[in-house]
Amino acid sequence: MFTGPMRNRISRARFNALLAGLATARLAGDAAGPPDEPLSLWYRKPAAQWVEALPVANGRLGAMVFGGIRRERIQFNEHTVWTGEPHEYQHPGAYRSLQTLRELLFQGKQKEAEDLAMTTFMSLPLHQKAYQAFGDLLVESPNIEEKDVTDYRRDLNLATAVASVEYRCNGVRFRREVFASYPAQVVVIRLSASKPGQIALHASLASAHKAVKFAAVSRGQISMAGQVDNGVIRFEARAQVIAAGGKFDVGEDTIRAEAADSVTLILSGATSFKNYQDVSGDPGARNDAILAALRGTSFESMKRAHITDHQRLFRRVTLDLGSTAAAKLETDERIRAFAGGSDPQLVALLFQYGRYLLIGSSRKGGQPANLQGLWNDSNRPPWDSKYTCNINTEMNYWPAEVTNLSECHEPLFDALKELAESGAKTAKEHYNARGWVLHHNFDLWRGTAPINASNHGIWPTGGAWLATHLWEHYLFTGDKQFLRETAYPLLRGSALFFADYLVEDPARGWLISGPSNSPEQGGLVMGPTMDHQIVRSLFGAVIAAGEILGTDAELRTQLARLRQRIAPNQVGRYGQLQEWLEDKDDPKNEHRHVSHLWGVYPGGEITPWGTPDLFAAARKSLEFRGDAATGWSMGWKANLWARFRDGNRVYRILSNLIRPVSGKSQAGGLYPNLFDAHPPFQIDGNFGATAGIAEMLLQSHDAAMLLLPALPDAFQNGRVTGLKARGGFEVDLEWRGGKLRRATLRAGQSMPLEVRYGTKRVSVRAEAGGTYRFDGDLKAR
Ligand code: FUC
Repeated sequence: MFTGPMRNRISRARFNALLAGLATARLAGDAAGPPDEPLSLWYRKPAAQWVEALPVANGRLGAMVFGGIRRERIQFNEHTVWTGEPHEYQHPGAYRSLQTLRELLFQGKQKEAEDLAMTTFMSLPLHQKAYQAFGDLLVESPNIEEKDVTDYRRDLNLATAVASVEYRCNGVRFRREVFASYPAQVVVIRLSASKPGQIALHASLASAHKAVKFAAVSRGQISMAGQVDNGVIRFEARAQVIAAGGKFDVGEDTIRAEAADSVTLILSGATSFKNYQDVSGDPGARNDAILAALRGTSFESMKRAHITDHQRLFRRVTLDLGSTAAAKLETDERIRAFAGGSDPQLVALLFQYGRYLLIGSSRKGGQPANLQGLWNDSNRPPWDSKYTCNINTEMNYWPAEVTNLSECHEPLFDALKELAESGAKTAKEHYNARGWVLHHNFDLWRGTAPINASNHGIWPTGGAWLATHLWEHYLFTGDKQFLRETAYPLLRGSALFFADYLVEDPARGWLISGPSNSPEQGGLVMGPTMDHQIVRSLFGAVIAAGEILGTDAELRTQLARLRQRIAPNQVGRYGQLQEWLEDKDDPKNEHRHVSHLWGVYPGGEITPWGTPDLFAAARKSLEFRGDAATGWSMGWKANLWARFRDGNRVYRILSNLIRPVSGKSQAGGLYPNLFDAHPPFQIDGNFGATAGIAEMLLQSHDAAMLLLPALPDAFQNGRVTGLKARGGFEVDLEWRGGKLRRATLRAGQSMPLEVRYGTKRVSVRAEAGGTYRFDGDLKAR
């Protein structure tokens, strides 16, 4: 294994000391132990910083629960609180300089091309808008003295999606529960105690924006209404109190309760956003409707409906990697101890956390998950917390299909419909082309033109990459109606753009992409490898979809012809897969982006069976890039090493990712609340890790289903249920001593299938609805 003996010994001692400390604390009776639910994050202290707070969300509203004792802070967001306003970002007449840009690049005049593009070809304005914080719900408990508090514990139960805070004070056990309900569209906070009449509170709202007004609304509600500081979005947050016993009153900006048996606070939030071109909504009316629909609903029934809704998605997949004593440590201690101890269950927790975060940040009817999902406490978030499409937005959705959360993919598809409208204008204005194009970023206003700087902003394949998600959704679900009505028109539009856009390379005669870049290095060029892999995959999807739907025969023939002519993958002088047309890769380049390996993952054109030479070259390129990197880069590398079927290498990457974020280091890691660090926090790394763990256990991209293709030595025994494979299969696997014991496949569609485990193979004629069971030798059971 890779951990040196020295490192192992020292860390193990530390690990044992931590466990001993836990036992002593328990004996002294001053600390609550771990929660019963193993799929929990838990701590014995309130959060001191935002990245220690625990996230809940319903795909539209999100909240971070700090768990303060006397003063609880629930920082909240709503997915459409953004700066800016409906806007067209295209640069009129940009297409007029396209030919010159290409000529300059063909002549090797990169700087001239980049300079010219900065004045003629970029988005107006040059930057897109920013996702914003919304506000805080603050809950003071005036009757609690912190010095009298013992047995404090706060936790987030991933299986119920409820965050709790518990402590003891003067012989009374206090409990707080917080959840964000998708069916009810609100955040619910409940304060209760083990004896009657013990709850007293002052609850108030605080805004992240200057222009706000506070008011008391009838029926026990306070409101906070206003407008974002740099834009037109109007918003309103509402807090409603329901107290059992005692009394309460509602002032302009404060709810006060005293001597209550329990208090439920319902937080609702809405904006004026209707869609990217229409901001005429009435946030107050929306909150009225949301809260009116809940009138008379008890806390218990809201909680039950919430848990049922969450579990319908969450429970589809279980992962058991075995548990060790480390599972008894607080979550932040576990992150610290991971390198030295044995804690496979933390990997399972991280896996499920990614699924939890996707359910929270991407639900039908909402916006797609942005760079922070939807959790954000800043009005100047890193990279504006928007949608970066040269890796980040796609990575957010890598776990969606394989971890059985297909519906969570839908907000992305809804956004693609709008991006195709805006992107058609960009295609016309910037390239005089048909179809639609999206460059490396979009925002709430569906900007699709190249932003920031010409050297990395002019990258036309963002929309094409996202469009391949539509095809993947079809491959996993077999949903023909979706293919016909949603996927095909968008895929086709993207392909039409590239049919017009690809240009002949005068030196080699191939069709190439350009001006473009290999994200985000090397500057503006002609013909980055990644673009060609994506466009080949896009054309392949359109041809296959057109055949299935029996449509567009002529277009299919045309695309097939063009596809043949696209620049092929090339192996360079170091045996590497070339990142560019020219053989100019630097083997010492450890850049975080591994764009030219797209064809290995998430694409599938480079495989050990189909293209063994390219597969070996891609592996060499990944070796050159090294292991340590930003959060999402490690997420990508984990998936790539899984495709290279090197489980121990994936585990090594995961071990680099599962460690505390350290000081000023540029490398990724985990914050105490398991949010992944770019750094700072960026949620793609969480999603990349979840997808990578799934990819170790099951792969289905190359016309066969691979069982346990990249199992590391660290996962000796385990069981996974409910993973999805292309073809609509649901797969359960069990292994012992690192060897497959049992596999169960439930078929979603009728189709022939090859199943592989190591060198063993079996062919199955699957019938929709059929169940197929195998032992470790792939013999039918
Ligand atoms: C791309 C990456 C950065 C960062 C940003 C949001 O530009 O290269 O590392 O993740 O997106």
